[in-house]
Amino acid sequence: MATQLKNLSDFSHTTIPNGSPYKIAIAVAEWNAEITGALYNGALKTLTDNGVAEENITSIAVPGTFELSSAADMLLQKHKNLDAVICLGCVIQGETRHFDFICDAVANGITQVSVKHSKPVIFGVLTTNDQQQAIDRAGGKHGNKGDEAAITALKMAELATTI
Ligand code: DLZ
Repeated sequence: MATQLKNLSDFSHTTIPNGSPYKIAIAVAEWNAEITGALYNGALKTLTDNGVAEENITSIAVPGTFELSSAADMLLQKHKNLDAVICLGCVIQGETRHFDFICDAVANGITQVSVKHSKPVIFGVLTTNDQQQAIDRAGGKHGNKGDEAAITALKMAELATTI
């Protein structure tokens, strides 16, 4: 049962687990669809490139980022064999406090759903000051956070089977 970790600096480029054993769901928000669509395409490609079979990926759309945590809960309730849920959304700062409420709610909600089901629920939500920051993180100069969310899902799915 005893395990030791190597020096933390060794973990920066750990290998991506083979996804072939895993069943993954993706919930994607329709708000800011040009951004969330790019996150979704990145996540889907990363999963399939790393061995997850297309028939083992379930994708659903929800109206907005606020709805992601309840959608993740519904998915895990209905599909007991899921290994992880990836939540993808994009909240862009506006003139009102809506941004703060949605970001707080989805971060807390995803955490609660993950702990409730003891399953990885991945926070693939961009929370940006403006549209350009979102574009930069959805396949632009800062990469695609959908890809990163998919890699995190695979790492956590593997962890759940080995812990
Ligand atoms: C209402 C709203 C606003 C103002 N902004 C966003 C946003 O930037 N990104 C997003 O995903 N959703 C937004 N929404 C919709 C909320 O997430 C939610 O769908 C509604 O408040 C209904 O619960």
